[in-house]
Amino acid sequence: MRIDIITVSPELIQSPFEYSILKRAQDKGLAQIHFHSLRDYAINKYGKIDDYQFGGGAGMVLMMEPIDKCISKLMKERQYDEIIYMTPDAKTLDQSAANQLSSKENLIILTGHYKGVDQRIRDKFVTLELSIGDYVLSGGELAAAVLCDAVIRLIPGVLGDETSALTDSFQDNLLAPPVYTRPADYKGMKVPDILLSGNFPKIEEWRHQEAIKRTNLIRPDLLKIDEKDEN
Ligand code: 6GU
Repeated sequence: MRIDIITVSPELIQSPFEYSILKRAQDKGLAQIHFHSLRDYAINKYGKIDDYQFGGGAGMVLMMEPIDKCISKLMKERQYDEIIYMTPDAKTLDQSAANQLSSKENLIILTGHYKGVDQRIRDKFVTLELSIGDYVLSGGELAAAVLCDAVIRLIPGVLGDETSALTDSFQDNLLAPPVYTRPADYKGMKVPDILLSGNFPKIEEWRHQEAIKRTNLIRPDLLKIDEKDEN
């Protein structure tokens, strides 16, 4: 998978890609990440990329021309499966969207700043708009990093068996069950007996029940999604 990230602040988003699973995915050749600084497409030699909004109001808006030039150049080079715009005024990223995106070949991710981008960019180029939750960040860069992490770890071959995504929270609309490691007794705080029993079918059943309990308590809305799917 190739991901082209268009941003005002490449330096703000690069470091998550230099560590751990995102780095390993790139080292294995399973993901290629390219950063594009909007400043390189500025409309003048002073690096202008934004302007006041028509109709008045606080906050600068990213202009058409720099983004148009950057996206158009990329689109001449290859076919993109999705052109994604990260913005709080969009539907929320979830595991199902991450799953779908993980099978794509070429993605562009555009991150906003200030008041966002001129609406005409969204109308002309953007095929998918995503938020990462109901709160406002200073820019879309961190949200883009979150999206990339959620998607790249699902590309086949990125995770080894030991970190398989199949048992993650949300893969079945359930939160993950509790986990424990040694020692079995820490200052009198004991690990549930069932986990030490060696009875693996029973352990799986216990984990499933715990996942349901936890989901019911903390995120009952996820269980309702299941009901919706069945209808
Ligand atoms: Cl994608 N961008 C910004 N600026 N804030 C957000 C967001 C995105 N998702 C949640 N909050």
